[in-house]
Amino acid sequence: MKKPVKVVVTGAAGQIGYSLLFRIGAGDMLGADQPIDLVMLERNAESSMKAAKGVKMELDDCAFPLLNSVYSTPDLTEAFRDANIALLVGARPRTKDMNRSDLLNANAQIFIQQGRAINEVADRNVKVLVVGNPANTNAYIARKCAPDINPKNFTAMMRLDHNRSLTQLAQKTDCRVTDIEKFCVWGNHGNTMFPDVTNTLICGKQADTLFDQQWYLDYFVPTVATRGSAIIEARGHSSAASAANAAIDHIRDWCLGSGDKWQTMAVPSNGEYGIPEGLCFGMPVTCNNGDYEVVKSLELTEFQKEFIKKNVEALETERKVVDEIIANS
Ligand code: NAX
Repeated sequence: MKKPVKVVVTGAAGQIGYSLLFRIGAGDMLGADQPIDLVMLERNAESSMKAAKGVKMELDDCAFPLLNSVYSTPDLTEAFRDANIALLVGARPRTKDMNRSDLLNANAQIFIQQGRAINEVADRNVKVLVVGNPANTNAYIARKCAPDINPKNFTAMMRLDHNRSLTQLAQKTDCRVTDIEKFCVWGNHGNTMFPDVTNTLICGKQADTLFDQQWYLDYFVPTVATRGSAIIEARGHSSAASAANAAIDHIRDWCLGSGDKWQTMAVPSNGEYGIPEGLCFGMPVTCNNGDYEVVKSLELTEFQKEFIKKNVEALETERKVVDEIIANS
């Protein structure tokens, strides 16, 4: 029997949490032989803790063999102590009275505190995935507030954008998602994201020979970038099960490997491809031996550089705002 891995999920009583926790308990994230100590971190509010209690009751009722223990807490230190994996899902949603800067500020407070707690008490090799929006900038904040942890370990989720793209491409070309290689989404999990088919092969053929540029620019890119709103429009709620699935994919590949298959992870830039150091940026990665590596030595076209630049600008604008908030906190 393997030693249990401690997994913390924040926002555990929310929509995504409700899909995510049961998949984790079933072994979809870390494999069918990996026991888990699961911690549900929720806001210190009566309604949230009560809802988390209800979710825990349901997890208990699943009698998942891999769940070694489950508990919920609003206490950051207790939750993150010796944590091996942290999925930071809980965030402050945007309400009508908030502008973008209010949203950044409200979330900055959450991720500053969580970053600091992780720095204090988490396992030194903790792997962090930020899902709560604005995910890239929240991951940047948490990393900046955890200077004693390897910066590489703070990532943000762009796997949902990646997965959404795969299905759009597969449906357009009448292939399967598994027939698609070397695809990635660069940049920010926001409207500027760049789903890039420059190097993509579908059934061994160069992707851009299988559809025209007009479909790519006028349908594919906006469909992927605005998919979240389209789901809210159709379902009346934001993406939850697909977001949970993407989080599972992200962590599973990071921990268990993806071989030489490209995946998209938003990771702190080391200056690759002209992306300013430190920005948490969607890039193509491969995962092996419990680690990820950014795909190197790609020759970027002017077209790619232009799209990447838009994302750099979007994230640099947010970085300026949050650097000031962090400095004053
Ligand atoms: P919900 O509003 O259903 O749930 C959020 C939960 O987080 C609530 O239970 C709330 O009490 C809790 N929470 C808030 N502040 C907290 C704190 N400081 N500590 C612990 N818990 C806290 O949202 P849900 O639909 O689950 O979405 C969660 C986040 O994921 C949102 O920020 C959302 O925008 C983001 N998403 C990110 C995606 C991505 O691809 N990166 C896609 C899906 C989703 O939109």
